[in-house]
Amino acid sequence: MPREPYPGIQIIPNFAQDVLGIDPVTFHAEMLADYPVSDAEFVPDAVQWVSGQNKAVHIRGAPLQRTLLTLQKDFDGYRSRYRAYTFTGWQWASLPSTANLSLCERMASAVRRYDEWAAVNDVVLSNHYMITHYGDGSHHIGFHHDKTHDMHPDASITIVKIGPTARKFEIRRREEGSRRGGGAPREAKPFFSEYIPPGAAIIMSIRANAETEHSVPKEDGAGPSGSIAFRTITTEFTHAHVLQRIARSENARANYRSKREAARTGHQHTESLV
Ligand SMILES: O=C(O)CCC(=O)C(=O)O
Repeated sequence: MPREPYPGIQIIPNFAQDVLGIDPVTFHAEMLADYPVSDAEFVPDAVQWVSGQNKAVHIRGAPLQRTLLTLQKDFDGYRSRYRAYTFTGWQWASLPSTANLSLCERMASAVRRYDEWAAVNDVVLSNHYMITHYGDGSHHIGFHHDKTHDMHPDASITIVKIGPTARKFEIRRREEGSRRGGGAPREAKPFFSEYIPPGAAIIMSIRANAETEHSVPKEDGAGPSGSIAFRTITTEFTHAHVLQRIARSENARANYRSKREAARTGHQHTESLV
């Protein structure tokens, strides 16, 4: 039975099996077996996992504690445009890991089933898919709300749990202005904290997502697990623009490093004169 722990947030059991037509454990295992994990350069136009060690997905200089695979629906006639979900800490350099959905038939077939369900249930069709792999209990995602400036305002965010292990999913209220960035106060207690079995979906309206924060906390000894996030992204960039922005950020980083090095050398020079 679907449950609604917060207005606009629904938990639907067996969504993967009943709606997407996939076995959530097999799907996770086959996705891991079929596609390479990139720690550095991306292969253009190829389906690939990006490990948290890859600098392109580092968050404020630190490795990401999960592995990601991103797919998007193609643009009619614009094969080289990217849909961009620019969450906090997101970097331009991560975009070229995005592959077209048509390159991954297993996922494309699940999306066709998702779209049929969406059409009947008055849900805006999805066009962007982020598959997350949590290798063990150290992999996690801290409390956050999805950044909606890139999303269709009437869309839902659907997270479908996959993999052999149920991980805890927590949701807490977000109170505007209670700390820098407007997130929930540190002492806020989750009003929802449950192990979500493989195959279940958590479906959030844009409004409910904005009013709350969700997380998959760290957990000692947890086995592998994962999720598929279905989103509807309206922000798009041409391939050429993305390459330009990557080059610009690399230049800025190199300039910063050389200024810092100059300041450090200057400082040592002064000291050695004293
Ligand atoms: O894997 C999950 O259950 C949550 C994923 C998530 O919160 C996200 O991708 O923003």
